[in-house]
Amino acid sequence: MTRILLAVASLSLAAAAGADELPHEWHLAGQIKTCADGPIHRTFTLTAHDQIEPIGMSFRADQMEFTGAGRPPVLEACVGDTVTLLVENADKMAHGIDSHAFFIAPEHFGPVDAGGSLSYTGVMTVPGAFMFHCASGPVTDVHIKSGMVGEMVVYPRTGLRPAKEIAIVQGGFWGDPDSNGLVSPDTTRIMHNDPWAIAFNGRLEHETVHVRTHELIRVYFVNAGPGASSVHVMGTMLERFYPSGNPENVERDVQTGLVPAGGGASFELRLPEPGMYMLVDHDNLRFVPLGMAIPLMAE
Ligand SMILES: [Cu+2]
Repeated sequence: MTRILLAVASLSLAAAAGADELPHEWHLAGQIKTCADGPIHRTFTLTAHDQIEPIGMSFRADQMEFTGAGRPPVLEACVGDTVTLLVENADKMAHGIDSHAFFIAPEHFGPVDAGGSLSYTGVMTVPGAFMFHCASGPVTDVHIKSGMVGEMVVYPRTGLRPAKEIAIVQGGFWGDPDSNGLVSPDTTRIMHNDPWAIAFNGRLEHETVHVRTHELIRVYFVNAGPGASSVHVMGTMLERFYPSGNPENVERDVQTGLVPAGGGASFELRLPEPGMYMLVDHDNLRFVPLGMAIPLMAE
């Protein structure tokens, strides 16, 4: 597959990383900044293409992607905003887009052939942490498992407490590394729902999230699958857990929050004393040696 670096016009992306360098991981604008003006019309331009990405631990992955950012894209909007999703297909095969944040007939999702583009527009009426993914008919599953996933955060316009905000997308890598450490999608593993690794944010190494002791942390979480994610933070509880990321749904003081495949959640927690705490999927601890843990550091 060819390596094509393409800018994404409406996303604020860090400069392209070096050959084996991972991009910065924590990059949300957040609710306060995103919802400061508006409601407004936001257009997110996504470019479908293939790319070989460093994923950490000296591995690289051959990915289908929506951006050149080296991570699942996170799109931020607010309730009441009008959102246009525009996919420009720079790949050699057909791709589309299905965002779970929309109420719209699925025929709008595509796919569109190589060289083409598609778009649709809707008003965001429900807050949440929504998955979006390629929609390419019978091969949709293969494209999702090849990396074509992202998160769309629709913030409530008011009512959130100030917090350190981060976004996490859980997904997998679906091939055994070759002798050069290159992971390519393997159709047998894909068909058997048997990932080589399950990973957060499309990478095996993570930047530490730094907070003050007792500072509120809010996580916007999407699980692309396979299987449900059992989100747990060692050493503390989830003070509030909002299934689908909608503040109307609230569980309090839970040890582990359940996020279905194709679903999302937001949740809030605090770190009780200085130290390093790890966010994990408690049902997939076998992948911790491959980096499946987000370090949260209280100082
Ligand atoms: Cu696709």
